[in-house]
Amino acid sequence: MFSRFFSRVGLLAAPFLAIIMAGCSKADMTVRQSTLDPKGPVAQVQFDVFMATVWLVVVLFVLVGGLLVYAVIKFRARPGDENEPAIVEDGHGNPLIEIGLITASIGSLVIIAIPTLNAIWYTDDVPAESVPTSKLSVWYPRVEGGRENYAKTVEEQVLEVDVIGKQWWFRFEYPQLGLTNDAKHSVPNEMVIPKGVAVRINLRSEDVIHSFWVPKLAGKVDLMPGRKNHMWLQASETGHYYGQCAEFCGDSHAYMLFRVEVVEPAEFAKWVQRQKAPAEPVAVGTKADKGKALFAAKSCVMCHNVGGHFGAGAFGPDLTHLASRKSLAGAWLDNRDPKAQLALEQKTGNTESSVEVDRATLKANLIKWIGSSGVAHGADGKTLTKDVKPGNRMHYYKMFNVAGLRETNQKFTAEELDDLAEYLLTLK
Ligand code: HEC
Ligand SMILES: [Cu+2]
Repeated sequence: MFSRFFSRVGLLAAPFLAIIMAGCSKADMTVRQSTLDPKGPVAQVQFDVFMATVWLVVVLFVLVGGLLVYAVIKFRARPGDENEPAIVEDGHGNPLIEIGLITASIGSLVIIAIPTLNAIWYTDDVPAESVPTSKLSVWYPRVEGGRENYAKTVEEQVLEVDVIGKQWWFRFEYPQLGLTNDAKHSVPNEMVIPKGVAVRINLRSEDVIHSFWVPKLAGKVDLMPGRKNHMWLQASETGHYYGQCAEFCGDSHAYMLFRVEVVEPAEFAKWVQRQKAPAEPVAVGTKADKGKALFAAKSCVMCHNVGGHFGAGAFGPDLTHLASRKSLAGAWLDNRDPKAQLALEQKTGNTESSVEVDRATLKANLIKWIGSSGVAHGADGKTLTKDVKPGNRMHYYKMFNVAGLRETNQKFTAEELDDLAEYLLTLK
């Protein structure tokens, strides 16, 4: 009878176990937004706290479960019991067991609390020892009066990034480097940081509560309206990391993603220079030139800055270097060739490896994105397209002097969409 019971339980449990184990392969642990694959000290510390808690819980589970199984077996009904049920005497407590259990519970809480508190202090702000003092400011040689002027203090070596949350995209600013929205040099969707450098992240919101989360690097801390929050992170390997807003913030919350591109320090210095450069001039008479004129005529200028071309807009993402970014619209649309990207990830076994921007994919994304405005037209000018991002502030927005494209009832022909896309593709 006993073995029959177990064979039944086994039959039931097998498929569940199989499902659970299927989630445990190495590839599944290292998916794009896995917290189980830390790639920096902050994520590592958070992972360690998690694992410490898991192991403690495993011990408790085995202890409690073991006692339960022991009791089930030891006091199980035996043949003949039906006629003569065993009467168990009521217990009235056992002080030794009770005090023991209370002590054990407090003990487990303390065991969890010590690494947790340690981690909270460690992740709160850049600890002085995490900054490599021997290589002063390798990531950014400041040039002053023709001489290289490296950071002198440990504090100066911390790279500050202001992260601004908006419905529904993130804007990144680097106040130490002059890359700010006020200076018309902000960076939407993709935060670029040098490898091995401690980055202090200042979290701000321009509307509602958002939350900043890059599972492989650190997370998550809220961006609160009217409040300054901060955190820090450091990446130990170069690559393309995936992040996401982790606090429900309205219609398009699920489409509010971002990326973190970790590069070698020398590469980072070059990137900073590129961000400050204005957009290339557009050759007269080309499709891109027509697109540029449309950009001014169709109210795009009202919300977007294109350094060197148009400088009025500050409400939407800065488009000066749009075509160099691997994603669009809160990183919801990916500008890389999906097949090539998948093949690369499978080859390297690493989701941080990334192919470059693919012109055709980017162009299709631009047409899809801009074309979903007004009474939405598809690229053929007829098919109604679905909202790429429900409620997004480009197509639906009515406030003061910024009205969304739907409110201004903008419609585009397939040719106009093509011209606009050709123009935007020049913004490298
Ligand atoms: C009402 C202000 C507004 C107007 C007008 C506007 N946009 Fe936008 N645009 C936005 C906002 C806000 C976003 C970010 C949307 C999101 O990701 O949720 C955006 C995103 C974009 C993006 C993606 C940028 C990126 O890096 O993610 C492109 C490209 C773009 N707009 C092009 C245009 C063009 C072309 C026009 C004119 C036909 C235009 N926009 C008109 C506000 C506007
Ligand atoms: Cu959000």
